[in-house]
Amino acid sequence: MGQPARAIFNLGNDMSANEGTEKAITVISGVLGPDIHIIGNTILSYALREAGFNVVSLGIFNTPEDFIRAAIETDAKAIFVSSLHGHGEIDARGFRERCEEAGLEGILLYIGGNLMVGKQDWAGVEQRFKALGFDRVYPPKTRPQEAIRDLRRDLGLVGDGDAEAAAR
Ligand code: B12
Repeated sequence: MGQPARAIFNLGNDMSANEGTEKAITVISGVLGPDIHIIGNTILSYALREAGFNVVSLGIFNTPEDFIRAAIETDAKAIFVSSLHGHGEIDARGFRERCEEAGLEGILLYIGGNLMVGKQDWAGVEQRFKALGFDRVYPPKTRPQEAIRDLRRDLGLVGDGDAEAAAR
């Protein structure tokens, strides 16, 4: 590739300056359900790695159990779920409960992509996925930096002001 992927995908500033603390932290990333859309999740995984996290990418066609198994095996602190095909609400049902049953009580669950079919009121969509137990729910076209900033905050790696600065 002629130019850095960071420039092509508009990943923003190089956040690897913060590498060190994050390196020890594993996050699981993948596409949930019978959903073939991998491009956004690939970019997300790349951005997380660039930010210094240890990323286990599961690819497409994952069940909640696939994410949970990987999280247990790697002692992951967060699961990043992509869902693009529009049926995320069905695929994600019971995800949080299965995490808890498997002993992953405190794990951070983030979901994003294109969560519902067509255009729907975002506040309503967010509320429905929060009710399913997701800590953070992202609308279509969210830039990875936004979620990385939230992750650093949620993990207590930085204060609010530091997280804003690191994501810029
Ligand atoms: C490319 C594409 C395809 C390709 C997929 C190639 C591949 N292997 O990835 C092909 C042609 C195969 C395809 C097939 C289908 N597609 Co399609 N596809 C698209 C399209 C045009 C672009 C998706 C894409 O790659 N975008 C580029 C990436 C970079 O953006 P992104 O995925 O949104 O991800 C970014 C953010 O959302 C974010 N993000 C993603 N995940 C997460 C997760 C977290 C936690 C966070 C924080 C952020 C985050 O990070 C990324 C970088 O910024 C979209 C329309 C669109 N413009 O979005 C339709 C679209 C997703 N497809 C759609 C449909 C319906 C289908 C099919 C069902 C069509 C059919 N009838 O066969 C099939 C799917 C079959 C299946 N089993 O999944 C619909 C989904 C319906 C909905 N949600 O409303 C869309 C929205 C088109 C539409 N307007 O109707 N598709």
